[in-house]
Amino acid sequence: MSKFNVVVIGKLFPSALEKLEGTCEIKVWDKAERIPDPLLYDWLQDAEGLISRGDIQVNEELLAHAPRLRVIAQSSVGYDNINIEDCTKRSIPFGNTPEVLVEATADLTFGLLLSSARRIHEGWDFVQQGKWAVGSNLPFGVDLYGKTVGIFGMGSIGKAVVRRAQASGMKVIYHNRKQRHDDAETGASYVGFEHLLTQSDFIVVLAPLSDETRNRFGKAEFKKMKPTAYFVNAARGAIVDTEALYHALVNQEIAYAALDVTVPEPITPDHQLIKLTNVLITPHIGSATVETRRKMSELTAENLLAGLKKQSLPKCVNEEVNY
Ligand code: 8YV
Repeated sequence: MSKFNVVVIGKLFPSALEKLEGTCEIKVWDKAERIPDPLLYDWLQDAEGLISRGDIQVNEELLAHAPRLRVIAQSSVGYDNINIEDCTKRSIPFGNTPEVLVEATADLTFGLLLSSARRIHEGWDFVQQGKWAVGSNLPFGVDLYGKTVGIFGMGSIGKAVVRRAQASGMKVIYHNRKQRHDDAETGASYVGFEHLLTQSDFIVVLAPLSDETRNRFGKAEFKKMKPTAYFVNAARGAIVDTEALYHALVNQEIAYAALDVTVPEPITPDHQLIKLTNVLITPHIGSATVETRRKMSELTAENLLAGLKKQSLPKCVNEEVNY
């Protein structure tokens, strides 16, 4: 039997690659930089499956170069780089990796909140730089207990953050387009966007990036927040107007920002945000644990294989064209 032609952008775990080997002929681009378009288009000419990555824009322009494509999979829950409508028009199912990354991403999100509130990372710098040894004092952090955390974009990761916040004695409010049906179960209260901005001690962004959420946090929004507010973004950098955030931090309109996602990504050390002392930035590691990335990688391979065999993808975004 002839093998399926597959293009893989990014690194797969060996256990995921094993699932593909045997049935697939694989072309891999695993460098950090973006694959040049001419090479990608050339590879896609006879590809039946594509494993994409966040830096590849999958839209009609790309799909026009992939006449044999029957499935796309990606190792992420977010799919703002994929034009789902364009895939659906060509009856190509797209598979992502929700659920398996929930707890790891919630840990990192809450970790950012905790580390910035209690100055954990600054404390380590302080010790390393010998400031403790010469009797200096690290500025105090702030309590979590009794404070209000406001979640923008309450989905499964948000719910997992709620559990962590409640364990620390925090009150949780949230804002979504629509109120959820399980508030009684989670113990989080639905509020309007304005209320979230003005009443939260910690604002946590977990919404997907869409036309509606792009630049949702700008100058006006930061002005409405408490001057003591901590702003945490573990979703997508583009939900925030980076320039506005910078000015809000410099002008002390808010107290602190802890970000796992930025614009641009990667952010370089010469960026103005990095020079501030009231910022903590991690390099988009929300789901980056060995166990979680392995599960994501395996699920990506399973989604791809199912599509190649014209079988139902275990996790499909455009179910209407799932096999
Ligand atoms: C991804 C993410 O793992 O799942 C997402 O949407 O942002 C991350 O957890 C990362 O983009 C690498 O694919």
